[in-house]
Amino acid sequence: MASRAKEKSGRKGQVLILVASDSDIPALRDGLDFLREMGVAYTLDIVSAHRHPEKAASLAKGARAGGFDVIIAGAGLAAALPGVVAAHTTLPVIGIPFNGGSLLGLDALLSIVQMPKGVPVATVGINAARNACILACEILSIKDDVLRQKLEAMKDGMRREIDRKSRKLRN
Ligand code: RP5
Repeated sequence: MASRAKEKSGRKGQVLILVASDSDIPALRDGLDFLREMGVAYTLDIVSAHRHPEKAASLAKGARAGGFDVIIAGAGLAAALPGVVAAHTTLPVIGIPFNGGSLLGLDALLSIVQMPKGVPVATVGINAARNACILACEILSIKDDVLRQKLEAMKDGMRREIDRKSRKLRN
């Protein structure tokens, strides 16, 4: 796969992450950290539905044969990338609207979430890369008990944190 920006971690690439610009990558960091914490491999690439539509179609069409189980696609402004990717694959596609430009991500959110019937994109919140990566891990955990246990431990950690803050408030 030709790529301008590619990162791999851990085992075989299970999550394909596509962003529309290198300017989106800083907003992705929290999510990438989470995948590393979970030991989930990913491949990151830059491709634009508007600026390089042939590559967007080609990556989406080849993703399943390339060994990926889920795709995360993020873009800002008139964010077409997640929908275009979903048009070319039957893998689950998770969309991240990025906050760029004068509408602060609302443009991208509506572009990504308002997909026509038949072409779903599971859309997370604006800049919510960590949630996108958690959702990707939850999908992978359907057939991965080790990952399921790690996600359960994460949720336990969140519960403990709320309990700690609650106790602190009462004391
Ligand atoms: C979108 O346009 C990208 O996803 C990015 O959020 C925004 C600006 O892109 P650049 O002009 O910085 O490449 O396609």
